[in-house]
Amino acid sequence: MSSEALIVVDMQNDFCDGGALAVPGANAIVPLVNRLIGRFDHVVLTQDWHPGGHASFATSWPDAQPFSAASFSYGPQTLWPAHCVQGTPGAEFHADVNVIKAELIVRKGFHAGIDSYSAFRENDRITRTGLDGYLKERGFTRLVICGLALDYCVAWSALDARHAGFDVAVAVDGTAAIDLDGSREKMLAEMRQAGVELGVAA
Ligand code: VGL
Ligand code: ZN
Repeated sequence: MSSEALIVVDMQNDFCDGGALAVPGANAIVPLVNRLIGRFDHVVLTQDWHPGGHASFATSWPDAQPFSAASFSYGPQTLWPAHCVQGTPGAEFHADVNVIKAELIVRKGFHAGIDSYSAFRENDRITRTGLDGYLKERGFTRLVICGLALDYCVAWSALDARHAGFDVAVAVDGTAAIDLDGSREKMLAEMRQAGVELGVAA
C-alpha cells in the first residue's frame, strides 16, 4: 500500500474566475491539479461548505466590509464575501477538476459561528474535522497538498498536517493565493519554517 495521499483543497466555483471569492490565477492551476490527481493512488478533497449567514461573511454583520478584520471569541477573523454556501453552484467543485477518484470529501466551515481554513482543525483551533484520524487509520504518512487558496486553506492545512506528524509537501504551482496584506509571503515563510516541503508539481 502506498503511504502517500494527495489533498486537493477547495477547488470550488466560488474560488475560481467569476466566483464570489475568486482567487487570482485559480483557473490556470486546474490542469496541474488534474495532473497531480492522475499521479496519486489516493486522493482526498476538501470542500468549503458554509451555511447561509455564516459568521465569516461580511454580509452577516452590520456595516462590515469584506476583507476587513473582526474580533471573534476565538481571536481575529477575516470577514469574507459570502461564498461556498451549502447547496449553491458556487460551492460545487469546478467542473474541469477530475474529482471522480477522490476517496473522501472533507467538508469544513459548516459550524455557523466558526470559520475553518484548515482541513484538520477549525479556526477556534480546537474543533476537529476528523481528517487526522481518517488519514492515520488508513496508514498515510506523507501528504502532498494543492488547491486554493495557498495562503489560507492550503497553508493552514499544511501547518496542521505537520503538527499532526505527517511529512508534508505543498505543490506550489498547483496552488493560487489570495495575497491579502502580504499573506502569501508570510504563509510561505511559516510553512518553510514548519518543515513543509515547498515543491513543484509540473
Ligand atoms: C478560503 C477564505 C475563506 C480558502 C476559504 O479556501 O482558502 N479562504 N474560506
Ligand atoms: Zn470559506
